[in-house]
Amino acid sequence: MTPPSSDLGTSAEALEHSILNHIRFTLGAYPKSASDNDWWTATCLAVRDRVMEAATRSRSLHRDQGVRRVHYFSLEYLMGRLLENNLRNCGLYDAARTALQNQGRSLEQLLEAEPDMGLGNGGLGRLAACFLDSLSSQNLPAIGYGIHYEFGLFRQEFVNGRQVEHPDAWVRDGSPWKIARPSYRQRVKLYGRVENRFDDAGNSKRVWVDGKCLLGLPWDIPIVGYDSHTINVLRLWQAQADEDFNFQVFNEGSYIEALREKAIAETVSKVLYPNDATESGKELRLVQQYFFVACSLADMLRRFKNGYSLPLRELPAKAAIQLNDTHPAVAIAELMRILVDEEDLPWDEAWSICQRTFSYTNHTLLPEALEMWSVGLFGRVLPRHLEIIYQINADFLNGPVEARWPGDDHKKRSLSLIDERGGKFVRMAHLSVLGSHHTNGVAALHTRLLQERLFNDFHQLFPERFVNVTNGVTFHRWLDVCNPQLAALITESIGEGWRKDSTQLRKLEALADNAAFAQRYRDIKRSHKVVLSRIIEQTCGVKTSPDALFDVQIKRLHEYKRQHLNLLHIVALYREILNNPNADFHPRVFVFGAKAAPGYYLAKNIIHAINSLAAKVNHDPRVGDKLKVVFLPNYGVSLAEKIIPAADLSEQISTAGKEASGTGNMKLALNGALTIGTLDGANVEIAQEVGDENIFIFGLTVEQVTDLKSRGYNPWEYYWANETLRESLDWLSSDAFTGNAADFKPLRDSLLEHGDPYLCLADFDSYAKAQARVDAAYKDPQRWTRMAILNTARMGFFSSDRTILQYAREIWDLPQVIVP
Ligand code: JNB
Repeated sequence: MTPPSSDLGTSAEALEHSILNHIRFTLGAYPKSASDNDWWTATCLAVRDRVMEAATRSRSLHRDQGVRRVHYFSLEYLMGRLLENNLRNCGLYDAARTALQNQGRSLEQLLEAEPDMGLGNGGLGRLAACFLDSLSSQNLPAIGYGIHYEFGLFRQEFVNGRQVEHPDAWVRDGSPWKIARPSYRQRVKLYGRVENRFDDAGNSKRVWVDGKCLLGLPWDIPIVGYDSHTINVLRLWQAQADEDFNFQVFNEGSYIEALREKAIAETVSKVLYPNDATESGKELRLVQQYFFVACSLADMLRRFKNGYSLPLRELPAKAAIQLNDTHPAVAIAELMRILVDEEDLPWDEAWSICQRTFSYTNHTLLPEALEMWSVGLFGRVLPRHLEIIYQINADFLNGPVEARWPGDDHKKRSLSLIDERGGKFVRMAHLSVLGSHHTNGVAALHTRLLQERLFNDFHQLFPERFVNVTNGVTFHRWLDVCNPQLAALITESIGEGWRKDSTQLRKLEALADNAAFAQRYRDIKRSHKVVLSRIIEQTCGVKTSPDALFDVQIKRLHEYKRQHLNLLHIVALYREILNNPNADFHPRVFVFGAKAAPGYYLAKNIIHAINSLAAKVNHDPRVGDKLKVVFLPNYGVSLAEKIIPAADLSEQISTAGKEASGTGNMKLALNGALTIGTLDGANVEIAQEVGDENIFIFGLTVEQVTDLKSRGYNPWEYYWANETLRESLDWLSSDAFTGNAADFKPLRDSLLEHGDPYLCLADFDSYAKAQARVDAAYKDPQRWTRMAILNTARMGFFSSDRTILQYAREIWDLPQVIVP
């Protein structure tokens, strides 16, 4: 593939030479007639050559030193675009720009043409991507394992204000970033049954027989960290048919039949499930999970056996596995199966190896997101694994549980790996906690709620297993790449040190009252708003003023995130502007970005409602510039990179106790957006860091929510008590916005007839008052800018470099390995 490169130097000339070589020899094109896509591909390949050189050095050093590694198991990676990130992290950005300029090409333009690698749904997937960046940046030996989905998260369009989904063929033309590794292909078995067999000594043994085989082809993507020589890889498995398996059918002359089998096998890695925080219970999803886990564990064990001459009981000394939520939790049963059935280790020793190898991160408290597999389905797909889980469960309930709570069947039912309240289900979260040495939550409040509520019984049994590791985001992408102007201003003002030690951003505090600095900070914000205004006009056809307050809510669409609370408040503002045209209200642009799971009816109804409100407000001459509402379609990583630097206000308004952490909140605050938010997830810690005077907190606390619900929450009381709320909700559910009063009945009914499960009405008044405080603060630009600067200055704690070092020290016991 790679042409003979005469020079892998880092100068503009060397890079230009490499790019031209790739244009001619890899792509077979002529520089004169090469397309934008050719130039982009050739540039990626020139960068990749340099990255691969370093990757080879990392890999052989890691091998020679026999280092300990972390294996990050995740079904989702929301990588976004890679070229700009890799260029900036390697320090090749300026050289690449010059090289392309010499060829009459614009780097900036090529960067915009890169398709997003969108192999994830939301926060959990993007966190995995930030962690990969930080693992390489912090010189931690790591491998990310995942699935090579042919189709990532769907592309979203609006038709008459309603969401329509389209397939996302990110890899249709191949990707210059991924490299096939056919020599590491794996074979995986599914279905079949379990038999007793006797060995020579007459001892019986459980054996998994028959079943179907799948092949897993690994694709590697090199992960470049910031200013580090450690290049880790993300290894993604693609499902293929096992040719041997088809051979017989083929020989019988059923050529087409054989190909049908092939097509079925390949559906396993075909598409990412688009559910964020709802369990689907589908067979294909379980097959995906097991396929990925079995390939990854086999790959890890192959490396262990070849790389270290150690017995398997030493596995935990060299390998840590982090489970990104319960999606890969079947790995615990699979490792037990390998150790006991294939390696003939005694059960107890195998179990101890598992517990010392795995750790588990929980990402949600929502009951509907807790994965459970019906025992029938599980046993059909993975018969031997089901037996193993039953055995683990029996040992657990008869051992530690019986010892601690003798004869307490209630405790046993609540701790069991099998849920028996109406059908039998395997509880993947319980398996994860039990099979791991640590379980962590992703923000302080979330971890406390895990201990007090979701895993309370487990916490009583094993208090030392539960720890908090507050999420973070990579500042390399979420400041350097998306806001190079602000990054440059910061560096000019306080030096380069913040890039390696984000807490140094605190040095900016001294500049919060410096008029010249504040002016430049404000100018940068405004320039991003100009760019975003252009994007808004192009995609939504709405003109917006960069002098308005840009108020953004960007995240998956979910009732618990309460986009509909935001919506209700906008309706209220709209009424106020109409009824009180002379009120001193600073013009505002409400910006939404959100995808709804395709089967989530109410979420889609909320999208339709926001779009319908937007259509009316934006063209109402009585409103003029005071209020604009835009819903940007197809929100994802690369659109986030445009919205975040342009945001003035960050909406983090989930019902307290529902958002595990949030990470968009951190990216927005880092870029100088002030937060309006509830005391939920990491908002609590953001408030602590920035100070109560630099954030707009409102709404019920977790304790108040619990209280209100236990007293019996009745949304009608709030409806009748608050005229603004009542009139706004009634207006929204009239025929005023679409001509059809039935359109938003589902939304209205969820709030009134079905009990408003996320307490929008209870928090409405407090939210509206907080929004009034926002309006007042924004009218004083000096004050607002000072607050924004202090937000940037005080976000250092939320770097994923800090987060990942905390995992490395407190959970993985993973030393850094400096690659020279
Ligand atoms: C998720 C997520 C959770 C469960 C499923 C899918 N959680 C996705 C998010 C939280 C955020 C937090 C991030 C990173 O920690 O994305 O994780 O900041 O608050 O909502 C899921 C999918 C299918 C079945 C079961 C669960």
